[in-house]
Amino acid sequence: MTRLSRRNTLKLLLSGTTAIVAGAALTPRQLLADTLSPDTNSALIVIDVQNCFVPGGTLPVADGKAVVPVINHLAPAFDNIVITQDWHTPEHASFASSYDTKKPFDTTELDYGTQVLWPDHCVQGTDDAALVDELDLPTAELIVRKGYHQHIDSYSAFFEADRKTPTGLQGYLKERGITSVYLAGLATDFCVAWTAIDAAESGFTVYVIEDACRGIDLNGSLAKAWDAMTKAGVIRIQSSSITA
Ligand code: VGL
Ligand code: ZN
Repeated sequence: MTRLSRRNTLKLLLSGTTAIVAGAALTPRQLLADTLSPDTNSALIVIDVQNCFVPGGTLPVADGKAVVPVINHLAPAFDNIVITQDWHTPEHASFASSYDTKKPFDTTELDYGTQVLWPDHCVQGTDDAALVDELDLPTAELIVRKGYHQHIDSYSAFFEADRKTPTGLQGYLKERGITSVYLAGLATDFCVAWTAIDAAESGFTVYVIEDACRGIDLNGSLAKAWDAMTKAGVIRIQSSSITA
């Protein structure tokens, strides 16, 4: 077990939160115990709740809009809220349309490895890239945009797909004294998962609020993502575990 996941386990045992840590389910007594109260060192990170990722958008996630009321309801429990936006250039390297012989959901090899090719989505400044209207987060303090380098995708809100280029979010959170992050949004198996794993590797305690997320599930990607998140020490919770 890593130092991080041991720390998370301890935290869980103390808080009694419903969760699975490193694949081990907690005992019924732990499952029945109380709830999590985010403190001033906690931030809610709302990932990519944009028109493109909900039905009617260019890369719709099934039932994607269902995350909006859950997130709106959670928001008052947090002193710190960060929002992310997928924010691509036209003809971005992650778009199938940028290649003569590719169609959406094919893959290609880029400098940094295998890249899934998506329908054109979240192009900078378009209505498709705007936050979903019903998202009601007036207290959010920062909006981080990502995926704006023409030749590099960025699922993670911390590091781009080359795994080297930082977005600046880690520095922002650490400078603000944030130690725990709670993740919600779209899509569970891409931007949420990559953000969660990078956050864990960057030393944050990471909770993914499962019912405040929806996945794309491309060739089993949702189960694989939960597996990878669990291995990284990410704590899987439900929104009902969070109180103000
Ligand atoms: C996302 C695919 C492509 C996401 C972004 O927000 O999960 N997925 N770009
Ligand atoms: Zn994208």
